Amino acid sequence: MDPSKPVKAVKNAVEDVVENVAEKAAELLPSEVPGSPGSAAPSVERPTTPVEPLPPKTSQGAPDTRSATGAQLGCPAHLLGQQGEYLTTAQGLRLRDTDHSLKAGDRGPVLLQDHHLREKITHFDHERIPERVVHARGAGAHGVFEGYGTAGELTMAGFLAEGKQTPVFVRFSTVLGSRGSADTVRDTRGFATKFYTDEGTFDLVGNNMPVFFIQDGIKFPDIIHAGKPHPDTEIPQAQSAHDTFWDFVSLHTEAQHHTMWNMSDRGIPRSYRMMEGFGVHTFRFVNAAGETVLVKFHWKPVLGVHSLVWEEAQMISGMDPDFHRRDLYNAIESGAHPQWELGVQVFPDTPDQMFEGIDLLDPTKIVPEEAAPVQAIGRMTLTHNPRNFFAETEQVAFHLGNLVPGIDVTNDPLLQVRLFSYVDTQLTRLGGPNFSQIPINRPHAPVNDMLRDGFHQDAVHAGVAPYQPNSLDGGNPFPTEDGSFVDTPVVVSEARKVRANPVSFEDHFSQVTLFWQSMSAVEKEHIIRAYTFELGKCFHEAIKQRQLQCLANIDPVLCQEVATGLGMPAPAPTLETVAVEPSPALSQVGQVWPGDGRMVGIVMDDNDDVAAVRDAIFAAGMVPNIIAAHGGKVAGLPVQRTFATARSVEFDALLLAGCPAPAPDALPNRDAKAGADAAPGLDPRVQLLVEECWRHAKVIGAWGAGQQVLDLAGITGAPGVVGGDDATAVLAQVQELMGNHRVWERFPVSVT
Ligand code: HDE
Repeated sequence: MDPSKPVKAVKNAVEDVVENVAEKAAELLPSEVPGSPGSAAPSVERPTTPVEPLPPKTSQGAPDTRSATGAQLGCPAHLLGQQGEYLTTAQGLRLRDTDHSLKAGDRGPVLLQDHHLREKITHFDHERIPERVVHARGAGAHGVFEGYGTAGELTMAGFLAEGKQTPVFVRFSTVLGSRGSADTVRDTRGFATKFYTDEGTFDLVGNNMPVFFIQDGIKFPDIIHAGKPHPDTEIPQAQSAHDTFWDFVSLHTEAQHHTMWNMSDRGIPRSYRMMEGFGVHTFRFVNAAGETVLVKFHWKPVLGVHSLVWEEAQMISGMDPDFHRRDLYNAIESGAHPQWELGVQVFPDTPDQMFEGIDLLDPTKIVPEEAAPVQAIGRMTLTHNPRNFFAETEQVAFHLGNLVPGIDVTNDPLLQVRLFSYVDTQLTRLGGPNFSQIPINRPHAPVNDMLRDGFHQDAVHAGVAPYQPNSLDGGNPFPTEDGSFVDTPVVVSEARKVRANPVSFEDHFSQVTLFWQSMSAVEKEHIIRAYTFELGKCFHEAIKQRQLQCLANIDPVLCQEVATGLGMPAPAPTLETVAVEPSPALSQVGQVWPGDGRMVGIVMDDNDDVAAVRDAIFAAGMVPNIIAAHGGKVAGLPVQRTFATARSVEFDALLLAGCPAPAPDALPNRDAKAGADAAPGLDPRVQLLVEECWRHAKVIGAWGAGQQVLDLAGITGAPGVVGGDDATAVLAQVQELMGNHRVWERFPVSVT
């Protein structure tokens, strides 16, 4: 392609190619099941005809094509990465060979003058940038936010106006693990959203838990050093089940509330799509008349809040460490676009910033939804996957100080320190002060700043007077009151400089008790199990004893159960137990939710006909995965998993269309899973699938010969097990049961 052609012509030409290749891709791609690596199927032979770079998959998006100053460039986003049919250097010089370095003779030494080799290797040497010090492991997606207009009286923020659509990029993350760590570890999840609004970029940088470990940002390095691997061994990776974590949280008891959230099912989400999000701090809304209210932000997932069970989470960490990343990617690709409603709890902006005795500046406290209901103000839909992980998910830079008119900060001492940290960290992570010019970080509002030069400056600034006031550039840029951000003139009372917390920050236990008492029985069982597991992995008795003392101050039953598991005496409480009103909204059990993007495994024999069931699963917005004895096709359908590659943890529900006899590769010396003690006539891997789904409280359905598997496993007629002759009727019942997420009634509970 001729780079001298005007942009429009280039754009048209590329679009033609894109259309052709897209048509070809549609012909070639085999099935609707997500997971194809590219937009077209590869040929067996090495391609020889030059083509333009293939278009991205239709489920992938990209940062808008903006200049460093926010202007729309009007060319297709993929042109920002590569264009043309031929391989070139970074300077656009065509290359004839990239497989051999330039040598003095074919057996001679490599020559220093090989500029292509040196460019290629130098760039490679610097492909890795420092990972985030926290939240290093993450996954992102593009989407759109639509305001409901319901916040109009409270805030002048334009993106919340009725029907207003604003592009967003979201990054979900774990906190402790490094960039290559597993997704399903027990941890807090980050939930950071960048709104590219017309009035400047607004970042809502929250978590999937509404409270934090510490009340003052100065303690952040302490909690993170305690949670990260031990400094001498760099063990353990991405886990809190170790001495330094429990040493800190048992000594610094304001961490106890967040710690219990981590020990609850919230610490092991089923999917990013099924997590709540919280702004944690209290923010301030300002309306056009300058009136203010205090608010707490909530993201409510349309699919409900769901979690893994602990054994499942551990198995997934080995089997598919990318479980959450893959789940998000595949859901978007298969059209199950994740959605959240954004809501706010609203409080009067009183001078004491308290609400019903709860200090709104204390980030270790929630305000129960029963006391201040969450009012919906908009909806976010994630519609596209990133095209390039590094360019988008890795390089995105959030900052709590990215605010828009109508949204302001408060004096929460955790929030205040964050205002400093986020810009500072990008300087080394993204290599200088110009990180807002990286495509994913570019605002969609016009930029006219006076920031100049620095590493990786992408803007080509004109003018001679990047200072204010000036007359040489005609006075531009002009400060204005029109549509600009106004810091709320909050009264700062005359006070002494102190290193201290308000007294109201001293209650570290009452809300932990509130959380515990708000849990259903099954959730309490899981919390007991989690504390017992984590403390059981600590080396020092003194640390376990200290944490048991904290549990004694939270709830005697919890303390006793964990102490029994640890083989230690349960201490008596040292604090008076406070009477609390449970908050049912904190529990995730007991409601019915849609099943969009859920994975359904279908075990089939060579002759089973599951085409209609598979179609019905697609039609229900879920993803069917055929599991058969061998790869390729069975009964005309593509097989996604074989008995050797399948593991129950990949599926939300299991369907049995047949009762497959042991396959030829069901050999314990080849596949350890085949060592399972199987019923005669049944492939042992299928038996294991059923057993695991059973003990992870998943719904199991069977028809035809599949019902024999239920008999062999001894679970026919048990809770959450559906048998019948009509496959579609079985599926309908399975789907209904999946609305509850798990079949907890399968396992009676021991605590109430
Ligand atoms: Fe962060 N946090 N944080 N944090 N945080 C970072 O910024 C920090 C806190 C949160 O996907 C870092 O760009 C301090 C609370 C998310 O890119 C860093 C304090 C909450 C993400 C940083 C906190 C969060 C971060 C690391 C105590 C929930 C990932 C890389 C004052 C409300 C954003 C980076 C992404 C990332 C500092 C506390 C959420 C070092 C000093 C509370 C979701 O700047």
